[in-house]
Amino acid sequence: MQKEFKRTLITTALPYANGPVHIGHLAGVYVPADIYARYLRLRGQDVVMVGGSDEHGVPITIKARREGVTPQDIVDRYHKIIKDSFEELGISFDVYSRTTSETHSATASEFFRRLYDNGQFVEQTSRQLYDPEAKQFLADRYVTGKCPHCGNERAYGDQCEACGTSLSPDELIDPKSAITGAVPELRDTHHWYLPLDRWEERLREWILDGHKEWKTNVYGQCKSWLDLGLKPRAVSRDLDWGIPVPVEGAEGKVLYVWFDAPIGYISNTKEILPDTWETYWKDPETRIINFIGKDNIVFHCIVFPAMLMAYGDGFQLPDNVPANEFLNLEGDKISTSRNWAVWLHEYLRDFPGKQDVLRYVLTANAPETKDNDFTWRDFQARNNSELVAILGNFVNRAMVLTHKYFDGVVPPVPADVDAGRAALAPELEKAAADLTAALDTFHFRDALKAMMEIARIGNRYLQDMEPWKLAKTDLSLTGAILNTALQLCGNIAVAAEPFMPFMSKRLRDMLGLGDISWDMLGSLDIVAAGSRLATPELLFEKIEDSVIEGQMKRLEDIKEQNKINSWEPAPQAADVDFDTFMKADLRVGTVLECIKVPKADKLLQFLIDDGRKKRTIVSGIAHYYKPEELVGKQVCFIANLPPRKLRGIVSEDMILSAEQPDGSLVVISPSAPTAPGAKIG
Ligand code: B3M
Ligand code: ZN
Repeated sequence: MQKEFKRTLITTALPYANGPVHIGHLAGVYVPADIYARYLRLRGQDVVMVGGSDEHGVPITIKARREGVTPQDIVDRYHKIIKDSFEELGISFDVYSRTTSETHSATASEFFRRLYDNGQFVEQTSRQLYDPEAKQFLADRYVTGKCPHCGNERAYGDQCEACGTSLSPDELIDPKSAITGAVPELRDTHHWYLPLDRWEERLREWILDGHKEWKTNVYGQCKSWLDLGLKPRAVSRDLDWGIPVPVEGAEGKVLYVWFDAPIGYISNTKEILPDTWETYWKDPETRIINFIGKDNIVFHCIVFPAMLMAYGDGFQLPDNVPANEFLNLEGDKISTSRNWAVWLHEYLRDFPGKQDVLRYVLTANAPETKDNDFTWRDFQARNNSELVAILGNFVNRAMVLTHKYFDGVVPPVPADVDAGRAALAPELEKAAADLTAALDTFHFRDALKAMMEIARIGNRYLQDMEPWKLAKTDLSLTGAILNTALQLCGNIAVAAEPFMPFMSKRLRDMLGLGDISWDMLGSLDIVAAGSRLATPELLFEKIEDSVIEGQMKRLEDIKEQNKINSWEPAPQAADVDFDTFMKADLRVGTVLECIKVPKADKLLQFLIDDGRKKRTIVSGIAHYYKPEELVGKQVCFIANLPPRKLRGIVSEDMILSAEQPDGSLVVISPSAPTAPGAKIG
């Protein structure tokens, strides 16, 4: 660490309360933030970790409108789900609040007002998109249209999710209102803008010169924004959900969600520390770290810092913004609207007691430098072959052997016995040093590997020393070996606490360890000789194929459902001239018999009364009908196709059916009983 700080304020991006949180949020922001916070606490540092729900913004009002409820209903519902599920996962917020709180609206209003009073805004009237049917301006996600950069037809007014570019509504090609579908018109409206250009020089110095140590993805994005030149940015919107603009004559205008949300970090700190919050924001000896996802970089590195500079009064800028890239799910982008996600509250329901497994897998696979993929197979493999087979197995062996040979009492290491400790110590010290260095620099994947290295060292140690063979001949050496193995277990309890706090607690209880601290790490004297171990329990259990298959099936069903939801009728075929069409002889017939075609799972064989004779038709609808349900029904068919042989059966003609969005077929029947042989036309 470059500079010593007295305390650390960790902020975590405020998730929109328009849905529950999913593994993408967790891997990107909350798991790494929690690891870091827990690590610093173990080092005895003064740490405050703040979080909360982002309860303003257009996605929330759109959802409310769709469901016919109020935005408050939506945020109340999801805030509770999000808060409870974070808690159950062990995300150790000191405060998890919400941007609809009183403290927040007072803080955000005061912030705006001070900037306004100090001439930090420019006011501008501009022409913006307006929905004449809904009678409102269309901010941000209220407009959709074609992305001018990549051509994606479903880009939003604030961002194209296909290419990641941030947009403004007027850039969209063929814009449409997300409320009514109407084509918007342009109308004049008045707004307040934060002139980012005024802060460009200071931002350049602060980031480009002062923070070369930031992650390359973060530094790079900042640099390209700064190199493009900063422009004034609107900080108000014409909406009825949000914090009212605290200025006379601003009826119907609210603060832009990205103006109020980051102030939420301040309000949340105030809520938990009403008397001392300012030390966490204004004392230069406080270090502020913002954990966010990559789509939030510009707001945290450019816009919010400019707001803080404009406010003055000693507000400190973040010392680091370790933003992550995105996590995909089974090869596809995670999406709340497409329900393509593993939702935290559902995971907790489906995998009770397995919080640490998810925390482990998301850290092992964290999208730290590039987008990454979560798959259920990988989840299973990491649980079974890493947590169970390496970590759980080592701890279990050390515990069980101590119970077997020493009745569960930690044996001593006699002064003249080495038991391989001299060789082991540097290996352990290296793993501990690697772990600490990786945590200090936000390399959580590497940190996790270093933590697991301690368990690997332990397994190798037991394998080399083979205490089970020595027990009969040299009990004192056996004891020294098991003591050493238990010290490694103690190291694991410390090293794993940031990553897997529930397992760490169980392990500490098994070892009879009380409080732990980071400086115990690397020591071979953590568990006192003579102390009694608790009964060994397995720390992890195998996850069976059937469980994983259940989860994969759920995802397949969602994929199917999404196909149906996004189904659109096929484009119209090329014109056909009238006479050609009239050549097709379409008729009604009555089904006399219907049977399955043997050894052809798709085919049904029909005998049809066509009014003059009986004809045989084979049709590929066996998946959708039982033969007996069709007997007696009337169907439509083309009567003048040349006969075709299907599976040895001569099919005269074709029964008409309509293809559904899910690919299934529905037979077309006349709407009233019709004489067989009647012509359709
Ligand atoms: N709610 C955006 C997001 O979830 C936003 C973060 C606010 S952090 C101040 O991507
Ligand atoms: Zn695009």
